[in-house]
Amino acid sequence: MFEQIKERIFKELGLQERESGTYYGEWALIEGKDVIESYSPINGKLLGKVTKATEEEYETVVVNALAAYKEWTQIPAPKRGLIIKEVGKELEKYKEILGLLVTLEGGKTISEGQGEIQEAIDIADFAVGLSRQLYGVTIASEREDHRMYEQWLPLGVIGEITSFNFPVAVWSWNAFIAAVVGNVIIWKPSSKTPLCAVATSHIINTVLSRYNLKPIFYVVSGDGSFLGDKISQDPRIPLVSFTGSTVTGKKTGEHVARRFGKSILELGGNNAAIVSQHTVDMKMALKGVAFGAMATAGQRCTSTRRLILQEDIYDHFLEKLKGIYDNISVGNPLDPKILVGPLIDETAVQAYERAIQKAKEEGGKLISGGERVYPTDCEKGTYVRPTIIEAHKDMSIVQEETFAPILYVIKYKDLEDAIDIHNAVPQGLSSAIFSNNLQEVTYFLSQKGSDCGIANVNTGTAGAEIGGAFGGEKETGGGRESGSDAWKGYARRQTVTINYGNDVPLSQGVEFTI
Ligand code: UN1
Repeated sequence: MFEQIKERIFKELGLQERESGTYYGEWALIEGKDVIESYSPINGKLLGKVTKATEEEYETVVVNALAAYKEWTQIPAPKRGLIIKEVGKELEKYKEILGLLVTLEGGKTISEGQGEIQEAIDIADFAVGLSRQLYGVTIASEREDHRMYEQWLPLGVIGEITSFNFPVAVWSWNAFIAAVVGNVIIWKPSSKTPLCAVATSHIINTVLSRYNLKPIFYVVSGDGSFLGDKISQDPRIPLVSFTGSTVTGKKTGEHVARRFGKSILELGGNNAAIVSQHTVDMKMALKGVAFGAMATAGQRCTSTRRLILQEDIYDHFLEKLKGIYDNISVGNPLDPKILVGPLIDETAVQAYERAIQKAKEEGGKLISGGERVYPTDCEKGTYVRPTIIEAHKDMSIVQEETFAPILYVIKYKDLEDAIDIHNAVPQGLSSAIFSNNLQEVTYFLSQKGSDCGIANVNTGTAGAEIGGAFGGEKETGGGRESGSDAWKGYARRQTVTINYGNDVPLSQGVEFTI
């Protein structure tokens, strides 16, 4: 099954065993270059090799992107939107096959792989509408015959560093929005999913050439330590959007800040769901928690990592949840019945094992899972059983984001207690409460409640829609991407004052007579 699907993907997406990973208007030469090897987490097989950008190639990318910016930024925003509309249509044509590549290279289930491309198509639609709504406000001037307003102008060439877990969608959140605002994008994809980036770029670049436009979506592949540093330290790149770990994000943010660049950071999450005794429908809460904790094998920034459970329903709810975990299908994600696929690689399995070990040492009690599994048709894959651990809030491992399906369950008495536990971690991305009690829900949503960028009521922490601004507080980095007015992050605000009178009156009543 695997080989046939791989063959189909490579044929339909025009991929070769060895691909260029650098696009500077054309794909850089392959010969004599170092490569990233891309292995499928499904069975550990080599999928393909993608060349790394050299120093000179990086330079060509930036120079060409700067030239393209001059052209792109002069196109009226609604017309830029029409190009992104075509990009969205192109992605729609390739949705099934590109989604399958996400499954093969990233290990997502079929449904999630397809959802990933749908998310990119949705953001293209959103960006098209936005291209006619890049509004600024007008301001009443205190001076006679003066007019004031704000306008939002593009920044220039944007650097985008993405993670393996949403190898297409998160790139599109930034790239399509930045593009309608008038920017040009240089993408450094994760070295764990380089083929997804190459294939996506092949598809979308055909649109720009169809319109005889210079490319606006550039790609550089390679090690984060080299390319990530280059991008974050390059003064020609006024904004860097980074998705990934808090540790790397901190370094990136510092590099960018040192040169007064802007950054949009979407870093670690340590998301919790509170399940209250006032939850009327336990099945809803069970589904919300199970999906949040196990989808994408716990490798979403939004994955539910902590379940904060009220003491009156604790035993009953945990028993039901254990039942779901004990029976969940873990295995080859190419099988549409499978709900939990592999972790991305061996390092991720080690992190999973280490976290469980540490949790046990700190007094955690294993309720379900806790071990690596070797499904029959893919023994060399990196599969683990989703895991539940009874924990207490003071355990240090509970403070950490382990990118794996481990759910720590913590008991609470009253809501204040639950919120204390909820907010007592360094990260602040997504949060959820399951409750039908209005007072409780409103408290959770109040200033005293969840300290996260995203708050959900009776739905889980994972699976945000593109229409909302996505991002979080504290160590999550504070950035906002995707919907709402997150587009402003890709623009510079200019306050404009026009005097249409015959004098120069001064604000604040200041006199200056010459
Ligand atoms: C991420 O994990 O970086 O909300 C993004 C979600 C997805 C996006 C997650 N729509 O779970």
